[in-house]
Amino acid sequence: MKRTNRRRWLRSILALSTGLAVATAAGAPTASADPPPAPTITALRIVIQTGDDDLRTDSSAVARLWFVDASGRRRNAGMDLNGRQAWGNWSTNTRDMPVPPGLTLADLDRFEIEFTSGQPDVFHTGDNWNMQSIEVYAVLDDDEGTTVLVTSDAGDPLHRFQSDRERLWFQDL
Ligand SMILES: [Ca+2]
Repeated sequence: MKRTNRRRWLRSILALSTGLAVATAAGAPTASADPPPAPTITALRIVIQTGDDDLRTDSSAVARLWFVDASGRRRNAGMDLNGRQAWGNWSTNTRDMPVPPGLTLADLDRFEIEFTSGQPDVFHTGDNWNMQSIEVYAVLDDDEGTTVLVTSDAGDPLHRFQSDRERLWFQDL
């Protein structure tokens, strides 16, 4: 595209968006039709129940959130959930994961749990563990700290993480 053509094209886009704004304002039933801003999220509250195979000491479960940032780029933020501590069989484990400032529910794209098997020494075999259920809530930035369920799933097990395969579980949001 030549430079002049690109300018003309940009101008037409601007004219179009201005026209749309005017049309919306004219079509609105009242003068104060602006919707309230969407609440932002301060953290994700992650609740994971293990099944009849534990997450062993030295293994790690990492949560990763994929989201769309203010400039439209897909990015991710992650957190180690167990800090190399064991999650015993049939245990319920709750963690709050901070998220980048300004995120709203509409920005959330995908949520993952990634497992890395740890071995205290070379004589141990790799670790496996069963995730029986998961619930992920968005904690909203309001006075009540309202939580909204973002995703949940359960099974028997929902997912069996193994040292050498099936190391990732994810859900599109
Ligand atoms: Ca295990």
